[in-house]
Amino acid sequence: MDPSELRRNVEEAVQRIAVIDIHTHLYPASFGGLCRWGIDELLTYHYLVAELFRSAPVSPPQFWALTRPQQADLIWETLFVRNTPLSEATAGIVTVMKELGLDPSQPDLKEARLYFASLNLDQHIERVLDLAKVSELVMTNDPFHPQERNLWEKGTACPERFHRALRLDPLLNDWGSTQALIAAQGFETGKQLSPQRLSETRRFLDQWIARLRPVYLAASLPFDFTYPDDSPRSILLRGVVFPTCLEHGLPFAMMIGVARGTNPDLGEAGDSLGYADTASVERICWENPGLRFLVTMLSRENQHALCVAARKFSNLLPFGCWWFLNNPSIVAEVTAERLELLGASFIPQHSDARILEQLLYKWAHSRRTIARVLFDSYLRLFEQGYRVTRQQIDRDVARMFSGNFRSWVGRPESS
Ligand code: HDL
Ligand code: ZN
Repeated sequence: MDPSELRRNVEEAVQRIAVIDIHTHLYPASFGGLCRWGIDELLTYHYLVAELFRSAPVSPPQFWALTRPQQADLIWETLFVRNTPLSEATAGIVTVMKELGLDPSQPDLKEARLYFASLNLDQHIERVLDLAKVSELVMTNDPFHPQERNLWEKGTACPERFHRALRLDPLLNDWGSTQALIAAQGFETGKQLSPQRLSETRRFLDQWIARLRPVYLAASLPFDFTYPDDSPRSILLRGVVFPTCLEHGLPFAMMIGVARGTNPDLGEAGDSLGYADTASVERICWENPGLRFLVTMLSRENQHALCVAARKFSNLLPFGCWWFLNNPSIVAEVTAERLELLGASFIPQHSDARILEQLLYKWAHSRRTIARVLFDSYLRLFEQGYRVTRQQIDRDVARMFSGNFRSWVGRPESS
């Protein structure tokens, strides 16, 4: 195999491999309005909303007063007609439209809307998952979200390939108001945490674990997260979340670095990021050797320290290029340093998709970048006379795109 054959083999292996998308905000069709899809949802994705305000003389209140189709028309006109879709989020829409056979240079959304209106949603979901080669995905399931809670409590069907993740942000980041929600459901909780209230909160989680059968528990944690400290969060982590994960044999996913509501006028688009404390992650891994942790951090400046932490703690599995990191230039940088520091013992990417068809661009763009960086790693071996085989390449790629996750959540190949 010469270098050009090597490159072709790596690209082929990465393009072909089915991926388990370990963090998304997607839902199956049975979840009704929570399943977001189609051109108007794609164009009003909060990444594009944020970009709109930089290129159009419209204020947030004026924008929020528009209907969703009007918002989508304005975004299309501003970011795709009056400007070139150069950003990752706008280029992603171009990729989605190409994958679906739509013309991204149309002056309006007439053609696209007619296309999406013609679709059968169940078939469309299957087609998008197949095109993106997403064999399974993990949802983000919030037991404190009234609409979602209602759907689970009435036993809404959920296809097995839509794995569940029990998301605990309100519990860990806003105990004051969340404990009242839990108490209203008949659990003995309260602002002041006592051993009895901790076990009642565990009983609440046990009930949701039985209902959802999640593959992991998860929380996004702010950039100024520290552990341990004297906040309710540390008490709940140590007294509820970690023992619950241990008892149920579930990993805990920590997504660290967000600055929620930096610009509240922008709604979902108003969150920013901050440099976080990786020493807290190391303390958690050290304190809980029997637990497995999935960790992703939002600041580019945290990535190297996260790799080093993973070298110190084999119960720490770094994953994905999250949110503001999911841009080809940063995916390349982060993937290269992970390969150099961790070999194939990490999960290179997740989509974080909120709108179904985003899978098409998020995975197409990531596969292209990951293949390029992975090739460089194999080329370095080639130049030392090491002849890597196609079997080795397939093995390494399968480990990163699904194997590492399966072993973390204890789901053998067949499940
Ligand atoms: O907290 C999260 O899971 C983040 O992914 C947020 O949902 C964020 O708004 C997002 O969609 N990032 O891509
Ligand atoms: Zn997310």
